[in-house]
Amino acid sequence: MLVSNKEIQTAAQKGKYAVGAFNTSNIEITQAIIEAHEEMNAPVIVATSTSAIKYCGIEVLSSVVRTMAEKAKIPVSLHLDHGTDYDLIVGCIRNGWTSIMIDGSHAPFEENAALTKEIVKICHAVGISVEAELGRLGGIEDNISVDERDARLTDPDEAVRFVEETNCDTLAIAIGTSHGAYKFKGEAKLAFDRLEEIRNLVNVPLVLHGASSVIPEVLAKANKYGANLGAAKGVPAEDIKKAIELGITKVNIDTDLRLAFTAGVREILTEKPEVFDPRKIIGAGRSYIKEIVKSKIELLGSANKA
Ligand code: PGH
Ligand code: CA
Ligand code: ZN
Repeated sequence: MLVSNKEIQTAAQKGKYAVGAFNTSNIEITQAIIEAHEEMNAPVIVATSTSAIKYCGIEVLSSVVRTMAEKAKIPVSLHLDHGTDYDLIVGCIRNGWTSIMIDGSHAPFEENAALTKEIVKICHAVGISVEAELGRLGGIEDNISVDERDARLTDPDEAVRFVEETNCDTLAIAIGTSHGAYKFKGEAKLAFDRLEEIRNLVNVPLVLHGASSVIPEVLAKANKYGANLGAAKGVPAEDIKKAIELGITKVNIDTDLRLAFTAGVREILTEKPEVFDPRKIIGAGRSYIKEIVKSKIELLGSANKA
């Protein structure tokens, strides 16, 4: 059944677990995500980026996810990830998305708050929940000092003011993660003290972006079959667990599914060179994604919470 992020995350906050927001951009990834959650009786957030929507077409992606979600017995949210474009947000509202993220995090506080407030007003009028973002995630290109890094993390007092001013339903915060497969040059280091402070001051459910672990076995499998992903590094599973203990209720995962797909497809192409049926090739990627999604459900504690 289709529900909003607010519904899913409010239950997660009460139950002290987290729900995965897994990015999709095609039929097979969506099947892997939803089937894994059905089999483990877990609620799920299916996330779609702007580029995924452009890749599929908004109506097509909407029908794929909504058809599978409506058939499923578990709660499924169809969520716009990192929305920045007004027209696309309206398009998502018209095409049945149940949750919108407005990402004004690169703008100054007041600008971010004003934009978020406006999107919240529109979405609430039609029963859609809104995730906002305050603070900035790092990027692979960043070579910044400790002071600069600190300044990018979400400020706890600003978070309080931001939620009050915007009336957003959930809040994405920056505590040292980044998007992609190359998150840390040395050891992974998350600002758990920051998370704790924010959690103590803010009531709305909190979101962790850039939360892929770059699972060592998946990486090894991809590299074994010819990938070149040498220095890839993610957020260790124990750090995700700790972030959930400290109050994170939505954990965003895209990179780990991309890596699993790559490893699965590379394996079959190498091991079975006689195969040329796209269903067998893409299907191998789908199976491996499903296995990885199941391991995430275990990690997040969302099994049997549907
Ligand atoms: C994410 C995904 N999507 O919004 O935050 O992050 O690159 O770590 O999967 P990863
Ligand atoms: Ca952002
Ligand atoms: Zn993100």
